[in-house]
Formats: sequence, structure tokens, C-alpha cells
Amino acid sequence: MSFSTKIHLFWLCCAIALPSFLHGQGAWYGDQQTLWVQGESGSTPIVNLSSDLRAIARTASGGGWIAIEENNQVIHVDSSGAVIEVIETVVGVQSLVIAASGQVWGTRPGLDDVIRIESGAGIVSTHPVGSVPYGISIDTEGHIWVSCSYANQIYRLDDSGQWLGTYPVGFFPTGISAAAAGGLWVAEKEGLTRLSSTGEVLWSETVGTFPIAVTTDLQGRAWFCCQTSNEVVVVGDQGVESVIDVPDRPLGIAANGDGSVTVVCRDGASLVTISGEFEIVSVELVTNPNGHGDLTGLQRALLADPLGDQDLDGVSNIEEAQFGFNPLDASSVPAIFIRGDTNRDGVVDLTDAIHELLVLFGVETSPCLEALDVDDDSRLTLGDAIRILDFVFSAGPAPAAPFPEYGPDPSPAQGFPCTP
Ligand SMILES: [Ca+2]
Ligand SMILES: [Ca+2]
Ligand SMILES: [Ca+2]
Ligand SMILES: [Ca+2]
Repeated sequence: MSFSTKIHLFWLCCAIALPSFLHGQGAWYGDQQTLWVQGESGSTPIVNLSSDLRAIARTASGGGWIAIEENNQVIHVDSSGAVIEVIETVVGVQSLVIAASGQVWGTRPGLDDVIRIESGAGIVSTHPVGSVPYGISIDTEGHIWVSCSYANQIYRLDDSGQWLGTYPVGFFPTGISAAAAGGLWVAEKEGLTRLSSTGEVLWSETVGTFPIAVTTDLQGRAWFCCQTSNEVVVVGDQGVESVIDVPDRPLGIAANGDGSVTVVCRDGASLVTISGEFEIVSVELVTNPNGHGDLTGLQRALLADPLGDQDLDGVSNIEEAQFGFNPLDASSVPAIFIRGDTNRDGVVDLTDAIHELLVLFGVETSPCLEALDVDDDSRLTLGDAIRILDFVFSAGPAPAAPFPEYGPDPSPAQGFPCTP
């Protein structure tokens, strides 16, 4: 058996043994008859479909909700590919998004409204918006944003669907993504726009032709795909950072937890992965791939549920993003500790001061020296032990962050070693 065959078999075994891992990590996409998940070794079919797929939104458990083209249905699928429920939506749903609560929101261009779905209860409410709603996104405040492509407007609703505001934008807005710092990124037929959280245009530029979808990455940058010029345009706080050529007709784009971005190129028959440094790192050839929205679950994790801990590794989604770790992978995690809790029992008391002195005098060792730097001045001195005593007995200043809850080092660059 050749080495490469062994490697291939290894990944095949992983794909069979650990489907939930792959589903939780890989992007979902569709073609005319199947929902697929992209894994390390290529794509695996999840569910047979009766028609072409349109929109995807991933759940916290690694499953997802999908809208298909012709049957006017939204389908809830678990991470193993089992269909949990099928919701009849009367007309087609164009885009989907999932709130931290698990409620699902979708746009219905044919009825000029958005629907709210609860698992097990179906459509629980409908909310009128402007003409031909297309994209939908949820921001870090839990507000629902909707682009109305014929009205050239953006609607903002609260988490119960109450109307909060309507804001004018450029011609034919389509895909949208909430910005991590507040506000919204908007793909318009003739440009790219960023709105503030109160709907003012903060930035707008014409780059690429017919932008159709947008995602935000771990760093808060927006990645737009332009379906006519076959380009991906990356925009940060200072404007356009990169324009990347991709295969024909990119229709869907979604950031991954490892900092890369996946692009669904319909006519180019490929899934393209682009690194956070704008290099194309892989191209998987697939037939007629389709699907837009939160293909990976990272949008839900970072925007709708930033304080959640999707991968259950003890560190919140937003903290993992801030420190460059993967919020969708439990094996990627910054070390967490409570500063001053030198013996790591979860509280700061006299025993920590004693333990710190024993470490400082070389009697004991510590796997997390950063917890001993109580004042976070990048030096380990008697002053750190004294600050514990001062805090415990004399109501002196508390240890620096992270305290009193477990958390990662806010400035790891100048810190001491700390292993998980
Ligand atoms: Ca986490
Ligand atoms: Ca993680
Ligand atoms: Ca302690
Ligand atoms: Ca110190």
C-alpha cells in the first residue's frame, strides 16, 4: 500500500468515524440533488434533495437549516444528516439566519416579509418589510437586518420582529452581513457599502461587478464575492485590502473558523478556499455548486452568539476570534486562567500567595506562570505575592484580568508560559 493510499484511507476512516467533527467544521453547499459537507479529503453527501439548494444557515450543534429552490420548503437537518423537520413556507425563502436563541429567520421575496421559525413549532410570526427582501443577518445586539432589493432599503428589526428603522442604500442591495463592530456590510449591484449601527453610510465604493454575497471573518473584515467580474473583494477598516480572482460566478461565500474563507463558484464548478493572507490554498472541483449564507456556522457564532461557546472548549466565540483561535474547533483554544489563582483551584486566597512564594523561591513549579504575574507587569516579583495578600486581607486592588472568571491572557505577547 502506497503512502498516499494510506493517507487516503486514514481520512476515509476519519470521515466515517467522526462525521460530526467534519460537519461541524466543513462548509455546507448544495447542487441540484444533494446537500454536501466539505471535509479535509473532499466532499461528503449529507442529504438527498428534490431540487436545487438556495440558502444555508448552520446551527450551534453543527447541523443547519436549508431552503431549496422549488418546493417552498425550509428543511432542518442535524449534524449527521438526518432531517429533523420540514417547514412549508408558501413561497420560496431567499436567505436564512439563526439567532442565539435558535430561532430561524428567513426572507420571502414573494410576499415582501420575513418569517420567524421555531424548531418544533414551524412559522411563529411574519413581519412585513420593503419590496423584495433578499439578504438577512443578525448583529451582536440581536437585531435582524434585511436588505430589500427592489426598495433599495435596509430594514432593521428587534429580536421579536418589531420594526426599528429603515435606511436608504444604493441600487439593488442583495447579500448582507452584520459587522463585528456594529452596523452592516451591504453588497449592492453597483457597489459595496458599510452602514453604521444607526443606518448611516460609513463607507461605499464601486469594486468588482455585481457583488452578490458577503461574509465577515475572524478579524472582522468583510469578504464580498462579485458574480459577474469573478472576484472576491476584502474590505477592512481602512477600505479595500485585496481583490482576488476566482473561478466563474461566485455566488456564496463563508468564513471558516481557521481564518480561511470558502467561495462557492457556480459556473466555475469549484469550491475555492482562500487563506486569511489572500492566497488561494485549495480548489475542489464539484458540479454546479450552489448555496449562500452561513455555510460554516462562523457567522452565527461571531455575530448572533458572540458570548456563546460553540465548541465547548471553555472560551467564548468572540474571545477565540480576538486571540486568533478557532471558535468551531475545541482543539484550538487559548490557555485560560484566573490571575492570582496560582494553585489553579478557581479562587484567589491565602494559599495562592504561599504557592507563589514557593515558586519564586524555586521550591515548586507552575504550568501557568502568567497567573503568578498578579499585577500583569510582565515581571514575577514579591510584589505579586504581596498583592494577593493585600487583596485578600486588606481590600487592596484585585488581580489584573482575567479575574475573577477564567479567561485568556489579554496581552499574551509579553506574557509567561501558560498551558491549558
Ligand atoms: Ca470556544
Ligand atoms: Ca476553539
Ligand atoms: Ca487558588
Ligand atoms: Ca508582576
